[in-house]
Amino acid sequence: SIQVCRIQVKGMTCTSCSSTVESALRVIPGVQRAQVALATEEAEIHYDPKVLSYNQIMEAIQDTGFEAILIS
Ligand code: 9UX
Repeated sequence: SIQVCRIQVKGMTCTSCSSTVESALRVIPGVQRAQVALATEEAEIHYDPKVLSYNQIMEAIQDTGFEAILIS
C-alpha cells in the first residue's frame, strides 16, 4: 500500500526552489504524489514502499541542493 512521508527541506528561498524539488520528486518511479511547501519548508510524499524507500526520496531532495530531514 502507498505510504506517506514528511520531510523538512531546508535552504529553499523562493517558489522556484520548491518547484525544483517538487518536479524532481514527481518524476521518480514509485512516487505517487509530491507537494513541497515553501513557507513551512515541508515536503509530503506519497510513495510505494515496494518501489523505493524514504531514504532514496531524501537523497533525491539532497541531489537538488537542499538539505532533507525526516519528520515522519
Ligand atoms: Mo529562487 Mo532557489 O531565485 O535556489 S530558485 S532562490
